Amino acid sequence: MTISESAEKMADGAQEPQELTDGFHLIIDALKLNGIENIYHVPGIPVTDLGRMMQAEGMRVVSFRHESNAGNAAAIAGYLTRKPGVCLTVSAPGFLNGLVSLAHATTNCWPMILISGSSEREIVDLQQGDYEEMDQLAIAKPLCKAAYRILHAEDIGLGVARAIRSAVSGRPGGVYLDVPASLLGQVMDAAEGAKSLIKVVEPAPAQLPGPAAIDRALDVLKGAKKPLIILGKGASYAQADDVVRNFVETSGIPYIAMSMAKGLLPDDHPQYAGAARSLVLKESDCVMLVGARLNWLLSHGKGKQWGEPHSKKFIHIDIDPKEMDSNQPIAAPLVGDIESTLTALLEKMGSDWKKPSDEWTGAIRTKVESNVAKMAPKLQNNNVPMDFHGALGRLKRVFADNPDAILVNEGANTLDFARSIIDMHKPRKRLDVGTWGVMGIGMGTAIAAAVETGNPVVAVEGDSAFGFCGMEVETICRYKLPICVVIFNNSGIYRGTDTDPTGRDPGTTVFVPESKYEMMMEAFGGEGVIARSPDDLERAVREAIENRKPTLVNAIIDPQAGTESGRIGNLNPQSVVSKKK
Ligand code: ADP
Ligand code: TPW
Ligand code: MG
Repeated sequence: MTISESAEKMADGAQEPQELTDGFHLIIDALKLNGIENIYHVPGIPVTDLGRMMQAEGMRVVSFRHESNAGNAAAIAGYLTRKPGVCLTVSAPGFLNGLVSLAHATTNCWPMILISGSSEREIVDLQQGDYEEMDQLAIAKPLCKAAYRILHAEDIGLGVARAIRSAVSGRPGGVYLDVPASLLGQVMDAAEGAKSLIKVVEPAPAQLPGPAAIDRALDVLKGAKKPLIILGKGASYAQADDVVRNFVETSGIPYIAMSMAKGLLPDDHPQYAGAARSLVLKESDCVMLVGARLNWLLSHGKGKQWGEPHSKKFIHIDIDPKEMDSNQPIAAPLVGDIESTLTALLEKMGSDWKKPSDEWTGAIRTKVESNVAKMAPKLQNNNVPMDFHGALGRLKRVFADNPDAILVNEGANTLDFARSIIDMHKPRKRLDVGTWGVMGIGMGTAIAAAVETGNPVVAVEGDSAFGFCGMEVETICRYKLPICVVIFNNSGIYRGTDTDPTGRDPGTTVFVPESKYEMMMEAFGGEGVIARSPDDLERAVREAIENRKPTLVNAIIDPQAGTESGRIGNLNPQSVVSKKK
C-alpha cells in the first residue's frame, strides 16, 4: 500500500484509524528480532533516516568515514559473533566501496550482510540516468554467497531471514541485500507487518559426518606414526573451544595454528609446535586439518616444505564438501561442523587412546625449545632505531600480561614478525588480513573488535597498511573506543629505502620519512605518542590498555629493517630480462 492509499483509507472514516508501520521500521524490527544489534554504516541518500531510526530504536550504529572500513568492521563482527555483521551503505559508490569487504568476508568464510540503498528500479533498468544509477544486485552476485532484493514491505521479514540464513549456514559468507529507496517509505498495517517478520530457527544447523567417515578417520589416525593437527580460523570461528582443546589433548597429537587460530589453545601449550613448523610440515606422515584450507597459505599441501611427495595422509574436517580433494587427495574427509565432528571422534576414541610416540613429540619439543632459545636474545634488544624484534619483543610481554586484549595486525614485515613473535593466550584474540592479505582492514577491524567485545584493542599496523584506513582514527575518538593504534613506521612499504633510478621522484615504495602519524590522533582529541625505543613503546601501550583512551603510538622503526614482501617475497614474479638490467 502506498502512503496516499493508506491515508485515504484512514481519512474515509469507515474504519478505526489504522496503526501503520513502514519499510524503515520493518527492516529494523527484522534485524532486532534476529539478535542483530550493531550496524556499521556510512550515511547518505537513501539510508540516512534508516541509520538515525536504527539508533533511535536502540541499535548501536557506528558511522564511519569510508564504507571499506565499515564493511571490514562488519566482516570481523561476523567472525567474532557467528551472527552476520551488518554494513549499511548508500547506493552506487557507497555500495561499491562496501563490496570489497563483502568479497573479503566471503573469501574468509565469515557471515556478513551488506545492505545498500538503491535507486528507482524503473529508471535504473531502462538506464535513464537516475541519481546514483547502478544495477547493484547484478554486480554483487558473483562476489558473494547470495544476493537478494526486496521490493515490497511485506517481504522484508522474509528477505532479512533469507539473508541471515544464507550468511551463517553451511560455509559462512557475505550476502548482499538490495533495499530500493521506494521500499523504505512503503507503509502497511503494523500488526500485519509484525506478523510478516521471521525469527530464523537454527540458522546454522549442526552437520554430522556419517559413522563410517568417523571410523575411517580414526583408522587413518591410528595408523600414523607422526601425526600433526593444523587448526585454522574455521576452528576458532566455530566457538567450540572446549571440544577442540579436549580433542587435541586426548589425542596427544602436536598441532600448529594458522594465523587467526593462534590462541585457540594457548600458544604456550606443550603440544604447540608453532616454533617447529618447518619440521612438522616436512616430517609428519598424517595431517589432520581442522577448519583450515590447503590453499596458498599452506603451499597447497605440496612442495619442498611438505617433504617427500605422497608421504602423508590427510584427514580434513570442513563444513563444505567441495573443500575435500581441492589441493591434495583427502584420505579421510569429515564433512561436518567442527563441534559435532570432534565430539563424534572423541566418543569413539575412548579413554585409552594411544598417543603419538615420545620419539615424535620429543623431537618436536627439542626443536621448539632450541628455536625459542635462539630467538630470545633478539627479542630483548633495546636498539634505537628499533628493529622489528626489539619492538615486538616488548609487545609480546604486554600481551602476556593482558591476555584479553585483542591484537589487530596488518602490514608485511609488521604482520609476519608479529604473528610469529606475539603469543596469543585466548581464542579469537588475533585478527588480521585473512586469506587475501588485505591491507587496510586494521581500523575497521579494531573498531568492531572494541564494539563487539568491549575488550581493549591494540592494532599493530605497518605504516602503509594504516594509510588505507587511517581516517577512522576520528571514528575511534568520536566513539571513545579503547583502541591503541601502534604504527610500525619504517617510512615505507616493506622498507623505507627505495629510490627512483632517474632521480626525479621518490621511490615507489617509500613515504615521507618519519611522518608524524601521532598528530592524526591528537587532531581528534586522542593521545598521540612517539616511541623511538622499545622502552618507550612498551610504556605507551601498557598505559593505553590501562586507561582505555584512544591512543596512537608512532613507533619509529629502522627503514632498513624489513625485507621485500615480508615472508612471501617468493611470490613476486621474476624475469631473466629484468634481472639482467
Ligand atoms: P585458515 O586461513 O586459518 O587456514 P581458512 O579460512 O582457509 O582458514 O579455512 C577455514 C575453513 O573452515 C573453511 O574451509 C570453512 O568452510 C571452514 N569452516 C567454517 N566454519 C566451520 C565449522 N563450524 N565447522 C567446520 N568447518 C568450518
Ligand atoms: C588492498 C599489497 C601487501 S603488504 C603492503 C602492500 C601495499 C604494505 C606493506 O607495508 P607496511 O608493512 O604496511 O608498511 P611493513 O612492515 O612491511 O613496512 N592493496 C591491498 N592489499 C594488499 N595486500 C596490497 C595492496 C601490499
Ligand atoms: Mg612499512
